[in-house]
Formats: sequence, structure tokens, C-alpha cells
Amino acid sequence: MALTGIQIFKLLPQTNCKECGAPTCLAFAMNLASGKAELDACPYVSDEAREQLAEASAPPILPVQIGKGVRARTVGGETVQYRHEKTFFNPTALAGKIKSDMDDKELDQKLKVWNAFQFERVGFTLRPELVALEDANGDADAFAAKAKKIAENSEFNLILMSENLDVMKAAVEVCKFKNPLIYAATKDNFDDFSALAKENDLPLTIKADSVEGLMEMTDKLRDEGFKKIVIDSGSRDVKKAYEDQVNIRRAALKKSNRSVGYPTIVFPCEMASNLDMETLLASMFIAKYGAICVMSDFASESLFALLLERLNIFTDPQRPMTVVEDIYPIGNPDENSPVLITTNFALTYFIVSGEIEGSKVPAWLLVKDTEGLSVLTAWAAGKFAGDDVGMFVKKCGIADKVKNKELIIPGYAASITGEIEEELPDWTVTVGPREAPHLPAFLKQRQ
Ligand code: B12
Repeated sequence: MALTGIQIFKLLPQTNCKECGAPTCLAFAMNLASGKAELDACPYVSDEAREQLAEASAPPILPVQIGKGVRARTVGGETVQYRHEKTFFNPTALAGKIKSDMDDKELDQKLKVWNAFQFERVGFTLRPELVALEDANGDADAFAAKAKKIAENSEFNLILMSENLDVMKAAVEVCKFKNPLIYAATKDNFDDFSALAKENDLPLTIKADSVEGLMEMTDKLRDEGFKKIVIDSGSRDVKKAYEDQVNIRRAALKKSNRSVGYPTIVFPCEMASNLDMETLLASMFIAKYGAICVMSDFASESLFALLLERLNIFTDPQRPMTVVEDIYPIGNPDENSPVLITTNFALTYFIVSGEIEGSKVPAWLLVKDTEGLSVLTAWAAGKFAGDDVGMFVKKCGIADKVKNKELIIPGYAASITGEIEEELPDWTVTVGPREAPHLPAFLKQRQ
């Protein structure tokens, strides 16, 4: 059970030093208890207290690392029921299922196709991360051979699906270097599977036939100090599975129920008869707390929608997406290339840079930090005023890269022209078009 604010307060140094950012140790303790502060913010907490508090201040849904390499993922680690309360942290990992009796050639082909499903959006590469390898017939050698092939020859990480100890052992032996998720320990194989996970330090799924059925097993493991746990409440009925997800999240967050404070795995592939319906269910589980979502297959039209939904839901709603303030060369510009300026709101940057790139006119794009605000919003908030823009142009070093001292500003910011000219007497300010799609014609006609 989590500690209360007062219990936490008793373990803190009680110096009210304020170095954590809170006005008093009591306020800090209250923030810790409600998950709004990190223990590391207190520089003076003793090791002994740290140990006790670490448990109490751990996220109510524990984070679990699955896999290695570029497709490795942390799942869980969530602290709120609703995204607008703070943010969701760790995106739902998407898995595609493969059976262990699949022909080798077919497997190679499938991995090649799945690997190609990578989509660029606002500077991120969106892609699925897991293959759920399912034991088709109890053949340990075949299962291990497929696990080895996937682990060694692809970027994908693995969920190993078998309840047979020999089969699981064989696969673990050959692919443990990739930190696969073992699926699943049940009440029938619990001792053997938990021993295997502990020996190899691998994440383990606990599967039961109800939420209540999970608790005895998760508690036993936690008492033994093992926390790399993923849970499956066993429901394959859509309504029940949805309710389980909500109840698990609520119990962990609102009732501090540590027995279910783990990331969940869900199986649209076992709840629908076609991929379209699976996709619909997966979209529901991405919104409602599925930490790992297993599909029967990946297809671009289904995956793209899910990845985009995932990006949106797991983006911090309180912070606009930004790019770094800098000089961005587009298309190999030189000292005679035009210089344009915009804000660091990611959406603005990607629209504007995309249009410049499409124009095939090499250019320098200056991106000014406006705390992620669009052109007009930044102007209205005083973060894209003429003197600020002028100062940024001076300090960013663009003057050393170009002979031509002409600055093209967004059409919507025309009113700051005079202020910029005052700040930059050597420069000419040209007002560009209002909308980025008019940039290619504007740039081409100046050549
Ligand atoms: Co506001 N907001 N907002 N806002 N907001 C608007 C910008 C607007 C126009 C609404 C209105 O009243 N009609 C006013 C501004 C009025 C004005 O000054 N003329 C406005 C206001 C007043 C405010 C507030 C001051 C309100 C308040 O608190 N009283 C605050 C200020 C923020 C603050 O104080 N911190 C405010 C707040 C917000 C929030 C809710 C925070 C969001 C901010 C989101 C963000 O910026 N990250 C917000 C939004 C979303 C908007 C809204 C609806 C959309 C802005 C947007 O995202 N545009 C607009 C209304 C509207 O524009 N329809 C109001 C999309 C991006 C991509 O557009 O950056 O302008 P963009 O880029 C385009 C062009 O400018 C051009 O290409 C892009 C695509 O065409 N471009 C170019 C960009 N760079 C360059 C560079 C060159 C060289 C060229 C040629 C072209």
C-alpha cells in the first residue's frame, strides 16, 4: 500500500530548504504522495528513507522495459487516469502475431513487409515494435528456431507465447539477449514460469481469468522483489475487456492497489474476426489503457491509423510540440540563398520547411524559440515581436553565412517589419506570403 503524505513527511529531512521547488517538506511530501513530484528532487533524503520512499513514490502503474535496440519500449509508468490531468507517458506497444509453424520463407517475407511499415510524422518515426510468437504445436525446437530468427534478423522485439515450460525455456535460451516478454505464467505453471523469468531477468506476463485472479500471483512476485510484470485479466469479451482496463487503471491510481499496478496486455486478435474490426478494438485499447496490444497481422492502412492515434494520445497536451531554435539549411543553401524566419511550433516548422523543400529553392530557415507557439499566437503573446526577432537574427550567426542581408518574414507577421528594421539596420525585411503553400511560387519567382 502506498504511504500517505504524512507518512512520507516523517521520512523526509524536514529542513524546509525549498531546494526541491516546494515551499516546505510537508508540501513536497503531499506532492510525492499524489504523484506530482519525484523523490530525486530532494537532495538531502537519507539512503534508508530513500529505499522506503522509492516504493511509495513509484508510479502507480510500474514501468516495464521490453526488448532491446531501436524498437525497445518501456510500457506502463502511467500516473493519471485522464490524459488532460498531466500526460500519458509510454505509448501502447503494438505487436503482430506469428505462429511457430509458419514456413521460414513466409516468415522472412512477413518480417520484410512489417519492417517497411515506418511512417514519418512531425519528426518522429512511427512503427510497431513487437512480434508475438505463438507456440502452434508444442514443438520446442521449431518455436526456438523462429524466436532466434526474429531476434537475430529483425529489429522487432518479442513476446514469447507458450504456457509449456520446455517450449518457453528453449526460446528464452536463444533470444534472451533481446529482453523478450514471457507470456504467460498462469496458476498452473506459476512457479516454473516465475523461476524462469527471475533466473533470466526477463519481463513476465501473469495471466488469470479475472482481475481478482491476478492479485495473488502478482503479490507473491512483488514480495519476492520481482516487478517486471505485465498483466492479462483473461477477458476476450469486448465489453468485459474494456471494463477490466478501466477498473485496473482506476484501482491502481485511485485506490493505490499495487496488486494491479502493472502494464496490461490486450488481444484484439482474439476478439474479432477480421483486421478491420481488430483495428477498431485496438484504437479503443490505445485510448483506454492497453500497454501492449496484439494484432493478428499488420497492414499499412490499419497500422497507420493506429500509430497516428497513438502519437496523438501520448503527446503531452500541456506542451506544444517544438523544434530546437536554430538555423536550418534546406536543400544545400549557399551565401546567396534566401533567409526566412519562422517559429519553433513543430506544426509550423514542418509545414514551412516542407513547402521550402518542395520548391527546390535552397534556403536558410531560421527557427526562433517561441515556446512552441504558432506565428500569430506567438506574436499575440509577445514572443515574436520585432525586437526579439531582430536580436535572434543577430545572435544566431546567419550573418556569417550569407552575403545577401534580406530577411523574409511570415505574411501574418507583417506588422513587425518596422521593429525588425530598427534592430537590424543592415538588413532588408521582405514580407512573405501569409500561407506556406504560397511559398514555392514566391521563392521561384525571385530567382
Ligand atoms: Co491563439 N490566437 N491565442 N492560441 N490561436 C490566434 C493565433 C488568433 C488569430 C485567434 C483570433 O483571435 N482570431 C489570435 C491572434 C490575433 C492576432 O494577434 N491577430 C490568438 C490569440 C489572441 C491568442 C491569445 C493571446 C489569447 C489570450 O490569451 N488572450 C493566446 C496567446 C498565447 C499565450 O499567451 N501564451 C492564445 C493562445 C492559443 C493557444 C490556445 C495556446 C493555442 C496555441 C497553439 C500553438 O501556437 N502551439 C492557440 C491557437 C491554436 C490559435 C489558432 C486557433 C490556431 C493557431 C495555429 O496553430 N495555426 C489561431 C487562429 C487561427 O490562426 N485560425 C489563434 C497553425 C500554424 C501552422 O500556423 O504558425 O501561423 P502559423 O503558420 C502558418 C503561416 O503563418 C505560414 O505558414 C503556416 C501555414 O500556412 N508561415 C510562414 C509560418 N511561418 C512562416 C514563415 C514565412 C517566411 C512565411 C512566408 C510563412
